[in-house]
Amino acid sequence: MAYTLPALPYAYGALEPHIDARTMEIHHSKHHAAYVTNLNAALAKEPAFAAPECVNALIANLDAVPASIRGAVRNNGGGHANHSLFWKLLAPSPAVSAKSPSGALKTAIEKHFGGLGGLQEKFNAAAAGRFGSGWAWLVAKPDGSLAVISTPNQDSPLMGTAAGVETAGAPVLALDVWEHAYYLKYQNRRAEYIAAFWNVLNWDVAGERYAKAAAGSGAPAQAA
Ligand code: MN3
Repeated sequence: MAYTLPALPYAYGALEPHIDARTMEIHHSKHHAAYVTNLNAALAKEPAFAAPECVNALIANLDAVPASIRGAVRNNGGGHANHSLFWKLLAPSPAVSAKSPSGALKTAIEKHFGGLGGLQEKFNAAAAGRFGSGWAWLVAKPDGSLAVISTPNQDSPLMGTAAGVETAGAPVLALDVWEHAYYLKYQNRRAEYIAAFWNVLNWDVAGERYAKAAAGSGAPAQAA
């Protein structure tokens, strides 16, 4: 089987002025496309390995991947999975989705961070503090609780603690802090890009992701 580059769910310029069209075009059509190409090339070297159809299932079980290609699958499968999620978590500006969390996600954010401001403070610090390339995440842990973490390279919370990821769980929010995600517009000013992210975050998608993760954990999926 071969993985394919998903279409962006909006135009390259749809996130302007927060994320510029040229950055989105290169990020999607070159960077994300290269992860897909390189993932397929790695898998082609081990034809006896039956990769799952879903890339999330692939990276969630790296131990099953032949050792000869495991590093390439981790990097490029992670890149494919992370970007596929990232595009869905962004919303055209002015936002077509809710501008703040609601429902069970809102309740959980209040419980774990004291509110949206507390979450943003932790998330921004994780995104700013990631040295070099990586991602910031809001993760729903298996018990339904929330945590903010960052990962290096293209590692994902889906890879799990067995793969050395700090906190395993389902990604609820994701922010790419590789320079390719912001350098054309923001150059060295990563903090400005992080601040701009909150203007184009799709809270509806984030809420659906949390509700699904919480339902799977047995934690209440609806706000009281
Ligand atoms: Mn990227």
